[in-house]
Amino acid sequence: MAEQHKVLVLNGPNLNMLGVREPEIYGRATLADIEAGCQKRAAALGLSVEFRQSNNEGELVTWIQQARQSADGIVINAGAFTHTSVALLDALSLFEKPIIELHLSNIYAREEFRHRSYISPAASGIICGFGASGYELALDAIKRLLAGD
Ligand code: CA2
Repeated sequence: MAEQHKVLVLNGPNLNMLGVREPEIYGRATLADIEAGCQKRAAALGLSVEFRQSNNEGELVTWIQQARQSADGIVINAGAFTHTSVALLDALSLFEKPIIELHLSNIYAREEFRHRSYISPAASGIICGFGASGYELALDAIKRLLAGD
């Protein structure tokens, strides 16, 4: 049997607070609920998922660097670092496999400072505005990209 592709799902600052505040923007699902949804979708797609969150930019950079050896794709909700981080862009640019940039909210329907993503140039594609189900859509997209669709 062929080995399962591994997908690293990364979450940036404050996403550990999901479900606690601002449900009108980010929904009621907690990050644990989202991880459970990802594991379920990954199993259906024949993928394995490593799901992580950090409030620390350097830690996210280190995980992306390590993924060059250990993962076949990355899904990243970089949170507010999306709008500030050249370091994340540089790390993601070194990852030569599929990357999906993900946001729960439609960042283009919000404040102007959220319209600029520093990491988009490194992404294979972007999913935003679908709430927690965006994570499952992102896994579908990674599966298709890995299959060469
Ligand atoms: O829509 C998204 O997924 C964002 O990446 C979320 C970030 C925001 O800075 C981006 O512009 C868009 C913020 C995550 C903060 O999460 C919270 C969770 C609960 C309560 C407050 C914030």
